[in-house]
Amino acid sequence: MYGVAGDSLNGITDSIRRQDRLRWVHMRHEETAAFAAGAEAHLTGRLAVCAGSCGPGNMHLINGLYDCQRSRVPVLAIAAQVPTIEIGSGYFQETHPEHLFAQCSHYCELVSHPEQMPRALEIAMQTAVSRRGVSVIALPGDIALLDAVETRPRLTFSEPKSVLCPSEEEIAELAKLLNGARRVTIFAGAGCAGAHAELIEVARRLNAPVVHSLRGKEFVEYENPFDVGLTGLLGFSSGYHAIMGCDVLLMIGCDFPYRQFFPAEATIVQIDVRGEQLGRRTKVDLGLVGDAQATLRALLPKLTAHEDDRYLRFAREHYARERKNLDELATVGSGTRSHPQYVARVVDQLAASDAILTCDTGTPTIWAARYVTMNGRRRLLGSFNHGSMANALPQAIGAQVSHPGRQVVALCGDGGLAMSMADLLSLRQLNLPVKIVVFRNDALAFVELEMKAAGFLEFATSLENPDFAKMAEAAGLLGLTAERPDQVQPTIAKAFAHEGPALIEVAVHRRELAMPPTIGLEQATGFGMFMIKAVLNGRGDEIIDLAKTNLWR
Ligand SMILES: Cc1cc2nc3c(=O)[nH]c(=O)nc-3n(C[C@H](O)[C@H](O)[C@H](O)COP(=O)(O)OP(=O)(O)OC[C@H]3O[C@@H](n4cnc5c(N)ncnc54)[C@H](O)[C@@H]3O)c2cc1C
Ligand SMILES: Cc1ncc(C[n+]2csc(CCOP(=O)(O)OP(=O)(O)O)c2C)c(N)n1
Repeated sequence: MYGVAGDSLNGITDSIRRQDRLRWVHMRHEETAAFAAGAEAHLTGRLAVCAGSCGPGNMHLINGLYDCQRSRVPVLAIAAQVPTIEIGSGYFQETHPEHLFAQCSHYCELVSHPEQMPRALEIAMQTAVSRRGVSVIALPGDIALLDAVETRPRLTFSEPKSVLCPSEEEIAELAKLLNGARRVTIFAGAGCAGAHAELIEVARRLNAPVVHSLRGKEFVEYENPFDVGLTGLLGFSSGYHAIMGCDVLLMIGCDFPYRQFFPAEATIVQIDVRGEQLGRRTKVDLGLVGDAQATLRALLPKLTAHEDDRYLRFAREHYARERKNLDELATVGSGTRSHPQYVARVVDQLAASDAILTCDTGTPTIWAARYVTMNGRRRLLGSFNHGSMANALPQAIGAQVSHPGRQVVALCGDGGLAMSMADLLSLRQLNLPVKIVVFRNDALAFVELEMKAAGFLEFATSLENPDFAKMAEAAGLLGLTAERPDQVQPTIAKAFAHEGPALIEVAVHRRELAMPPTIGLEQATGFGMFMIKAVLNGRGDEIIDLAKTNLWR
């Protein structure tokens, strides 16, 4: 149970102290606790727990719990409440967790009597596991101190094993549609976890390029001869064009949120285990409710092999060119700062084959998406659906606590790390050998990119950074700095070889353009406006800087 202690949690923490089946993981911020529990749940597929004391203590959980709920990972939160007799009086620290957490949970109830407890808690746990998301138990401190009425749980929380498959008629309709199609592209998301073999076989039969979403990356990209990369703003143009140019788009377990990246003309099929997901992002011509693996298994015997592989070859060649272009940006370079692509590439090369990597929202997400390779054993976590900053360190903590033997690497922004920095202290206190790589670009660089693309002049994005390595040292970590490109490889290698927690601060270019696969008119205008405004404002030096790091390399 990840959390921060407090008066109203004394009943819980004292019970944990007196037994050895539950472990209390002492964090420095409740938001970190919620993100850490979410990471554990993501990696294990099992329920993880976090707790916060009454009022501000549990309010701090909210952002992390939102992330868990949106990522569909099973997490139980214990939100302590003020004493029962004070509820409704505007008492010190009083809030109403039942209201506050309603939006980021499937189940959220106040327990006000010991006899209510076993059942309410079990329903909460069962709901989190079955619906995959957050449940919250609001528990007044005085109730937590009372004796339990029952000592044994009535339920065991086994993972639901039932398999959902579309009807035979639906499978036949899908097969007919695919068998008659010329250019099929598969768009595979996180729902394809566990369906890798079937996915590859369907792609083989259809000669279909496979594009993946960012959350699908860890399950789809590896050992995939049909891979043509990611689409979206961080994507590859090959992924973008494979989707835009197909006749039939087969979406499997994919809830990619950006509508402008879907084709207008193609026939679209969507397979999702949740009916309410169908048609959420784009029009759908055939929607099937089913588990990815079961549906593809049922489909396979009905598929006729496509002879024509021209579309696939074209997409794969495009992908190879695109990959080469991106790889060319990941060079060591010269001068005082490194290309962040290169830093990510070095991490990719040096990280263990079963490393768990986390990336902050911001440009670290871009570098992870493009330069960190998946292999079926590595894992990649981010705040991909909720999009919160400062997620990488908290998620790395949950990953390391739940997987003590695995290498855990957090790719952090300087803004992101500064936001979650309190829990650097937890690495030492909990003895977690997490490795933190800080992309120090002295800016909220992702926001600068967004500002440029939208035609705004950069404002409110500069960061006056501390010496992160020294701060890490002060917190009891190994702290290292790579100011120059030639220091990146040896410094990261040294940190990875270190037994305990380590932080590597890498000075990277601030204006490293992460170009979208295609520039829409809106964005092109945005970039143009930025140039004009910058010149008018006498900031020509910035444009030259921009050009230097990106155009003339
Ligand atoms: C800064 C930033 C930039 C980003 N840019 C991009 C980008 O350019 N490109 C990109 O792809 N993403 C990007 N993302 C991530 C993006 O916001 C989404 O998180 C991601 O695209 C969602 O991937 P997904 O649809 O696979 O996962 P989810 O949103 O989790 O959807 C998975 C779907 O699978 C279904 N499912 C689950 N289990 C099964 C099963 N067994 N069988 C069938 N269906 C199942 C679920 O019901 C759900 O509908 C970015 C995120 C950040 C933070
Ligand atoms: C909690 C939160 N606050 C603000 C944002 C908006 N936002 C998205 S990315 C980003 C910048 C991240 O900066 P940093 O961690 O330094 O990474 P960089 O993009 O500079 O590499 C901001 C402010 C957000 N997503 N989440």
